[in-house]
Amino acid sequence: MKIPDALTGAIRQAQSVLLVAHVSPDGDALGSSLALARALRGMGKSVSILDKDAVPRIYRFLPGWEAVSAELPDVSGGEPDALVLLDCGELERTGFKSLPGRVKLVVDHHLTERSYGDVRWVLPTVSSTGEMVYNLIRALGAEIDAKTALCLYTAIFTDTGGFRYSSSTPSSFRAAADLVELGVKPWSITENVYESISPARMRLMGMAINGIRFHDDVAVIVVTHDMYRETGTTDEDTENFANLARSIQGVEVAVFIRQTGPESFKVSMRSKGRVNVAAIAETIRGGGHHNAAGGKMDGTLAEVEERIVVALKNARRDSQS
Ligand SMILES: [Mn+2]
Repeated sequence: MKIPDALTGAIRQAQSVLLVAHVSPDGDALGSSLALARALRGMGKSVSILDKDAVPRIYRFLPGWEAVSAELPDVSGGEPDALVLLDCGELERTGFKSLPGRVKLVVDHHLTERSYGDVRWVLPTVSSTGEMVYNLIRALGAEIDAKTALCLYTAIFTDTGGFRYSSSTPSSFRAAADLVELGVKPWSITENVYESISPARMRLMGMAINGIRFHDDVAVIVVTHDMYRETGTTDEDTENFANLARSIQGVEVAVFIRQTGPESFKVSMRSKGRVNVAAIAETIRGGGHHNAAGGKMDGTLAEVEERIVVALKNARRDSQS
């Protein structure tokens, strides 16, 4: 993996570093941030980790998660020497209007056409930011202890859906193998991530599955505020609902619509690979990858569902002609 010298150089020179990942942090965002923070602290640097949203319960097994702050650090004594955006490539995805840092660095695997940052290391074909951070830490010559390894493994593991997606490349498996050699216990991470469903979340899942609607080979799964109330759950309990709908035989694209306000919704799309959902996300204030993308839409639930299903049909008709 070719790492820009400007990136390793800027990190080596920085004494204080601010790490920031995207809103609604996932296993990759958190695992990458926590791992890089540990490695940089091991090099004697002072590191802060910032995320606009709280760490979801299922990731509270990651060592050091308590240190993830939602508040901008006090910069009255001066800006941090370096800002590193992780698992996102633009300011907007962090949820902050501006971020301090004498030099601004981006480490990401999402395809975006933004130009934020002084040095951008963006590799859209790599499985995860965790895999990139693993290689970055090695290039820096920093130590990877068992806790850092656990964070990196979780990042790669979650972003590859447990090493099932096509993004699981030989280099992802090599990184994972190295991390297991460094002390990671795969089952313990599997158990934390995939086998710790709360009874309330399981009930929400049942309700959502019951309500799945099919439009040819598109499956739509919905979660509303009423459903949260009835089951005692929150939006935190909806992780992977889109994948749930995609796993149905004959479904090409799953659309997960979750309510965020009276007439506003978050839309996540998951494709089995033949439909590029990133192209559709562009039209709804969003972004993502070929197989996984999302955005935001306003209107009633019926309107939102209708619009996204039509957009999917049109996009496929256009790509076939
Ligand atoms: Mn990621």
